[in-house]
Parts: sequence; structure tokens; C-alpha cells
Amino acid sequence: MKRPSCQPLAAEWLTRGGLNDNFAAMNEPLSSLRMRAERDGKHISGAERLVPFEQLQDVTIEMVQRALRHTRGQAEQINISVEPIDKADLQFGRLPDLHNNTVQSWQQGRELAAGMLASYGVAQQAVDQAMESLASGAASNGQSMRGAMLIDADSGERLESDPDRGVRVSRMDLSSAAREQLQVQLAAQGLANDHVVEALILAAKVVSAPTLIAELCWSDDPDYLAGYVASSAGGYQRINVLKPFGEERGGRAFFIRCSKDQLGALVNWLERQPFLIERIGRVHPPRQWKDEA
Ligand code: PML
Ligand code: MG
Repeated sequence: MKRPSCQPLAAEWLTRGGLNDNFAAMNEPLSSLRMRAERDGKHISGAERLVPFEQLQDVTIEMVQRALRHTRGQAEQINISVEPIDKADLQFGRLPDLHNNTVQSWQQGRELAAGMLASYGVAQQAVDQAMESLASGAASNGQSMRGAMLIDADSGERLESDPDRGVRVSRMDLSSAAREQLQVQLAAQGLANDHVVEALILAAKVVSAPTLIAELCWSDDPDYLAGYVASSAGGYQRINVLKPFGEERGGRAFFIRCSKDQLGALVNWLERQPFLIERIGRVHPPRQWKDEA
């Protein structure tokens, strides 16, 4: 199948042209369920699911509970949105393989991440821009952004239209069967937690966009030090430490190579395209960085 130049439709080529056994058996309506929580105007947490009607109540309760006992503080304001999904609009995808890189310090972690990004063709100035913005708080008030930065992979220019909000990747999830399989694989490596599952799901959608070269992420939760570099070629390269303990500044940078008039279509796809992941990738055992050197 011919690959369109700047159309984020890779999920179609990665899958079976929209055919889906799991989904075909699932006749009940599917909803996009989204949560966003704040305290003192500061983003605390967010979550995204695609859920069948019968699970809507339970998953909503879980999301609210999570916002109320978050390590970034107890949420004061919680926004929940429920929206019907037209199943004819669904695109289907696969999780990237997870590579579990371990480093001794956050400085080593950032060096490793920068080297990976360079190897995927991201220019040094774009890597520097992303790292500096994530480290110093990418929003204009010096806090973390709710969504992701869009960074030109060559010039390092920031391209998101609202630099406080950024781009919030939305309307994606795992099928129930894939979620169960993933939990088994992650548990075998001691990685079965919400951070890993949700980051893998988000990265799966992100790396499916052809004009998106790579993603860099580290957590904004003060007690969660891990992050990753994701790309279609390299998969999900988890790095166990990318920031010091207690640091609340983190977030995501998407490195893109896309003309400005195609930017709207890319953002719209990331934020609005329903994307269901039915197949998981491999979960590799940990490897110590520089061991192989
Ligand atoms: C977050 O949940 O704040 C982002 C976490 C990214 C790393 C997830 C992992 O692989 O541990
Ligand atoms: Mg967080």
C-alpha cells in the first residue's frame, strides 16, 4: 500500500485494513472516557480510555479515585468527559516492543535518550530544545504542560499552537484481550503499573503518525523517575531514570517533520482519531546501558 506523505494513517497499514475479530464480537457501544484533574490551576493527572458501555461506571470511578489520591496532590477539580465513538471510525494498531534500558543516574539517562534521538534523525538543536523545556517546565509558568510539545525535528522550533496546553493525545486504548496479555508480559518483568501501560498505549498511537519522527517523555510525578524514547523504528525504549527524585517537571515532546499547513491534520488525528490496539509487542528483559560497550 502506498504510504501517503503527511497523512497519519499508518495504523491502517499496520493492521488488517480495519478488520478486527475482537471488535466484531463486541456489539455494545463504545465510549471515549477522559479524565483531567487539577489543583490550584495545576495539572495533577489525566487518563484516557475507550470503554464498552457496561464498564463505563467502574472505569469512571477508578479514574476519580486515582485523581483523589495522586502523588502530585489531591485533585480539587476533576473533569470527566464521556463521548460516543462511531465504531466505523476506529483505526487499529499494535503496541511497540518495549526495551528496558537501565542507567545509574538521570544524567546518564538523558545522555542515552539524546543519543537515541540523534540516531533516529532528530537534530541536536531539537533534542536540546526538548530536554531544556522539559527540565525547566515547558509551560509558560514554568510548570509541566498538560499535553505534549510539538518540536520541529530539524530546527528545534516549538510548533504547538497553545504552549501551555500542548497536544493531548486522546481516544486510544487496548482491547480487553490485549490488556490481559500485556499485564502478564509486564508482570514477568516487574513492570505491571499504570504508568507503563498508559505510556505504551499513547506511544503506540504517536509512532503510528508518519510525520512524527520520535517521542521523548519523562514523568511529571515526583516519585516516578522513568521515561522513554519511542519511534516506529526503535519501538518503546524505556529508560529507568530520566530525572532526580522529587522533580515535578516532566512531560512529552513530539519531534515532527511536517509542513506547517499539514500540522492541523496531524494534531487533529492525535487528539481525535479513535485508535484501538489489539496486538501487543514484546517486552524485553532489562539491559544495563553500556554493558555491551
Ligand atoms: C507518566 O506516567 O507520567 C509517564 C511515564 C513514562 C514512563 C513509563 C514507564 O515506562 O515506566
Ligand atoms: Mg503524571
